[in-house]
Amino acid sequence: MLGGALAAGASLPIVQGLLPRESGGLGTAGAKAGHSGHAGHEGFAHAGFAPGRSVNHRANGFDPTNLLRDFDYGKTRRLASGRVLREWEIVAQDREIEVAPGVKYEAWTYNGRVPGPTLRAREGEKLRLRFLNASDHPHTMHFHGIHTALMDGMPGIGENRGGGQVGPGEEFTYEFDAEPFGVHLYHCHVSPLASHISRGLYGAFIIDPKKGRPEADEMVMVMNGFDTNFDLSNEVYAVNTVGFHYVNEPIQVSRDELLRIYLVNVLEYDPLNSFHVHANFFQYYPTGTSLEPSEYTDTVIQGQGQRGIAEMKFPFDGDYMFHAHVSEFAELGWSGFFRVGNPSRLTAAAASAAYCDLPWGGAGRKA
Ligand SMILES: [Cu+2]
Repeated sequence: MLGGALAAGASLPIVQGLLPRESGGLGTAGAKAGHSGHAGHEGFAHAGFAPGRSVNHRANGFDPTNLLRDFDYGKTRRLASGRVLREWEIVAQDREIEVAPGVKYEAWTYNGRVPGPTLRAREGEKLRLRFLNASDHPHTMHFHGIHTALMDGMPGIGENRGGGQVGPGEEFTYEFDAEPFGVHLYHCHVSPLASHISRGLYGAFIIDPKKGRPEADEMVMVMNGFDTNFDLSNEVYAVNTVGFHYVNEPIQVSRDELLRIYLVNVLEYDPLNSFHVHANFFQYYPTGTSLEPSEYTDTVIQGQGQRGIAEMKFPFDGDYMFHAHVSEFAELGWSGFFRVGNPSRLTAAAASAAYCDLPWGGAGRKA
């Protein structure tokens, strides 16, 4: 289905010039579509999650280590009224990405990456997003927040005014105020919804409170998954797309420094996801809409579209695992490590332990 559709998308001169430099343009994705050979569980026995193996970040065009702390503040200018206008340009494009070593996936992306850029604004600003559809499929940008119906990215609402569903080669500019403060998300809202979202059309959307939050090492974790054989269930689970990435490359943090994680769950096909950190506890702010935490815990559950802020400090150097407390997800990619300070060489052993018991008999399987 996708191959034929991709082959058709040649005539988008307006948006072609706006594609991110590393994207390879529309032609690259189309050329690969003919021999995609989506891997199922069988495929992983060969291609799988062997310790130390990595995906090709350069070919992907993004590296999950960099995505963590990559906040897109757009461009700002002050309006005559004194308000700040914050503007972005977002391009939807089809693009093959590698979601686990050797496992390719025909993703649909915002700005060539999955998740899309983490859009960040301040409460009360006026936001303007020019959305250009360079994909071969109709899409929208549906933001969680408070805005008018026309700006809601819903097919069927506002097509006669350029809104609603945005077809290939078309564009629409969304405009709304940044409210309420918190950690939110945006995603495509075209049917079939699960497939448009699970293909990769989502991202985090952070609105900082007017007075800001205390200084911290901030990062974004978008919990996602990939249905690589299109059977309406996921074969790969991850944070920020690449299964086991943060096992291979632990997240470096500093001892005693406040760590603030903007945690968003966009997972399709499974009703619940979770985040658990080892050897530590965190303050949790559901949806980030209050400055007071509601829970002190080491595990949170999020349904799809739920999100929140987790704040913690690590008092001891070492490598500390974090993972979905749904064990199946953890063993299919949704695992990682925080590396605090300069720990001794615990990691190699811990990392290979994390790979154990892969259900399809991958590397490190216990008898
Ligand atoms: Cu879509």
